[in-house]
Amino acid sequence: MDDQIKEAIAHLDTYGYCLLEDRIPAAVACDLAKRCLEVHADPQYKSLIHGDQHYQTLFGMVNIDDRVWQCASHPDTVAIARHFLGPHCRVVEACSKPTWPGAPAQALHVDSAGNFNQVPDVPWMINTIWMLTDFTVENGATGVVPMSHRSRCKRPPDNLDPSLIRPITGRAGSVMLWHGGAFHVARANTSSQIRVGLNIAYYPRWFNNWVEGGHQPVWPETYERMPPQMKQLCTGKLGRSRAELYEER
Ligand SMILES: O=C(O)CCC(=O)C(=O)O
Repeated sequence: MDDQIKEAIAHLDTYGYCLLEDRIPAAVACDLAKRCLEVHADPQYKSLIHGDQHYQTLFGMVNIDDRVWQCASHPDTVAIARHFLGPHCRVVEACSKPTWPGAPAQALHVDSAGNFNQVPDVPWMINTIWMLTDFTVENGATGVVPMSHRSRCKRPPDNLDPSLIRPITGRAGSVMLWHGGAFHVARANTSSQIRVGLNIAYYPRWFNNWVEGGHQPVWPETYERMPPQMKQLCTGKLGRSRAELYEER
């Protein structure tokens, strides 16, 4: 493992997040952003979209566009996910997340903690957001509260001082990773540009993925097309619907 990745792991461990700059070419990221926006506008994918005219999550991108696999199986993000979650962790979702000009900030939250009374002191998820466009302070770069992953809280306190939220900016092609327990938020977009993120989640195998309402399984035909490094990250049952695969409670 190279020193940069070791530093990123130490940063994530201490602060709850880390940034890897320029991991895919900016032109590739921009093409993917364009494709994501086409998919959001295509009526056949409407049922996979949660959100409103300002901020949306489109689930199931692993099945929709094979180009997201280069992000999901990127050796640097996978090395970091495996460090925290073990060598057999899996990719569970790739979601497209655009935020349009005028979007207000979304709710500050912790990820996938709904089934815990108190969140565990081991990581249960490493989340990532690939910056398919530049992420700026103005266009809604994801905000993180440094060190909040140590709080063991399943939701941020109501009286949290908003000045603790730090925007994580970067050029298109960069990726931010965070511990699922870090308080974080899709910030307001006060610019005139659309920000597009590709959100890819890694979980250990012991986790029940039913808990994230919109997460879609990998289709058998998608799995068949995958290169070996991606197949290794998509272990487990394959199918076309959540009900076929996930335990409801
Ligand atoms: O879109 C963003 O900036 C944040 C995404 C997020 O909050 C999440 O994936 O849990």
